[in-house]
Amino acid sequence: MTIEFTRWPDALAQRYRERGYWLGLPLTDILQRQADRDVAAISDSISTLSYRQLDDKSDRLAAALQRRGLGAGDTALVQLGNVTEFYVVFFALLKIGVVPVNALFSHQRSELNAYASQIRPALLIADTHHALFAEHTLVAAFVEQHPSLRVTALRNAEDDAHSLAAWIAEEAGDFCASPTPADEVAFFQLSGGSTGTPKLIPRTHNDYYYSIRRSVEICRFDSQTCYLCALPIAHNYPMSSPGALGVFYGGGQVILATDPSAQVCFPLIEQHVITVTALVPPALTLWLQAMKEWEGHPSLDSLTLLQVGGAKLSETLAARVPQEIGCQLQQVFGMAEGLVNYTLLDDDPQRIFTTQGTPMCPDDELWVADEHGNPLPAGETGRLMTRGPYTFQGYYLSPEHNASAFDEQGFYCSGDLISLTDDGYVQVQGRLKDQINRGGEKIAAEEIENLLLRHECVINAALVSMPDNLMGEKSCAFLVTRSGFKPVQLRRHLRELGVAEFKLPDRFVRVERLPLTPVGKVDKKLLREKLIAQEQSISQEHTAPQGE
Ligand code: AMP
Ligand code: DBH
Repeated sequence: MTIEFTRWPDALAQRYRERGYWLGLPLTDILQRQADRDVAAISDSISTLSYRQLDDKSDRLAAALQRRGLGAGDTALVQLGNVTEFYVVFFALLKIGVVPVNALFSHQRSELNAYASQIRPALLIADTHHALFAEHTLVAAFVEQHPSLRVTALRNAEDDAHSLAAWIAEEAGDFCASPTPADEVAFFQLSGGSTGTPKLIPRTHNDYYYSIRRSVEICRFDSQTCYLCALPIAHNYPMSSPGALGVFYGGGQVILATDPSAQVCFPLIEQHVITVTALVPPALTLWLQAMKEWEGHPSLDSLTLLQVGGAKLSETLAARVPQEIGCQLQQVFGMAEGLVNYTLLDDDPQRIFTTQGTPMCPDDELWVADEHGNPLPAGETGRLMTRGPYTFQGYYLSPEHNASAFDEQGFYCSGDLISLTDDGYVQVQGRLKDQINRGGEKIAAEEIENLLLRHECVINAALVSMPDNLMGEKSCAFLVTRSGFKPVQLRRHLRELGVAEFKLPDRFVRVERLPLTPVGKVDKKLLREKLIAQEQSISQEHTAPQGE
């Protein structure tokens, strides 16, 4: 039994095999290559696992899950934070052909329900340190809501019957790995989304493994690499660009941080002699600020490479990396759907500061389309269109959305507005998709609008981005309401619906009606301009006394 998904056309698949991108190997091979090494593979604040231990523990858990009736054809909903068990679980599931969705730890009931109702998981793996699973009754309620769930394992469980730790300690017996075939779905990646329901991205062993190997090559990860994983562990960027899986492939070490703050990361960098890490732009801003304000802060001298991606990095901020941190910068423009662009380690600094990199694979087909779908020349801004050996061909169970997200040739339209330089480097210019990029965390406007509309006093809602110095963008909800309202009520309403905290609007504005475009759609461009104009008049008011 395999998972349904949109496959690459035969001619492309054949090309990708012939050119050595698709090797026919499962992702478990990444661990297999290192499995007999007794050097550290991954550490969190509690424990360190060697490669041998990571392999052994994932074998034991795989066997334990198999004994409980799980195997090929089953799916799993997993929610773990930045802890070593994340990769024990990930490899265990791959070893028995169970296909997981790894929800972010910041996700709440609304997101988990959306994922579970799409994949109908047989297995739930969660952490009692998450509010949703903190008590027995809460776990039971979740399980009851999703009748497909047959087995539950909890990190920090009170009883052995559901204890992830206890299952990882069980004997593996004569367990033998049986992953799904390499051209089938290995796991689902999460999309930042632009529609009402969070979307899932089927990733095959073949395509994901290629993306990891090529990333390792470009970023020159090897057994000496000590990588700090400061971003959410389940995110595509710290998983695969080259991320933790890239480190495992190269035989280096991953150190997990609980969050990307300077307070947490700086001491870890000094203590573990970290060589490389990946950040989003707001975290970089906070690091630079901390370096100035934190007298005698731990040394960052061991860092040789700092990756920044997930949201647009300004040239000014980019140039501060080598100057103030003293290490090399790499811009990363990627997406869980596939395509990843890197600036190259040998690129000249100006190129690294001013572009978002170049597609990592020679067979990434990337072009820029105008609004009619015609190709634009270098230098002109339009829609990013791409196809390639590790870019998916369709969201899971989303025929309608896929019909508009792909053209007839199977090129994916990411919704980003970009231009290309003469030699094929990408410059991100903006976005068409109805999404807010809050410092790398993506918010689908429609998802939040639908939830706002479920409040009795909300008649109409539009969520738009507003510029923010630190986060790049924050979110503002324009609302038509029956009566006056307090933002606190609407925040409570959204929390009650169980939506991740980062998706709560940063600001609420009541309006008489929402402006419409000539075709009758909500004119979000006008709303954004309104916010910027308001912001300017407020900042003029604030600066007026000094100006005189
Ligand atoms: P997701 O679909 O959640 O994986 O998010 C991918 C999206 O993040 C891309 O389509 C871009 O909109 C945005 N993104 C990622 N990296 C960058 C970057 N370096 N600069 C600008 N936008 C980025
Ligand atoms: O934002 C992203 O999704 C992202 C950024 C950098 C990504 O998926 C990646 C690298 O692989």
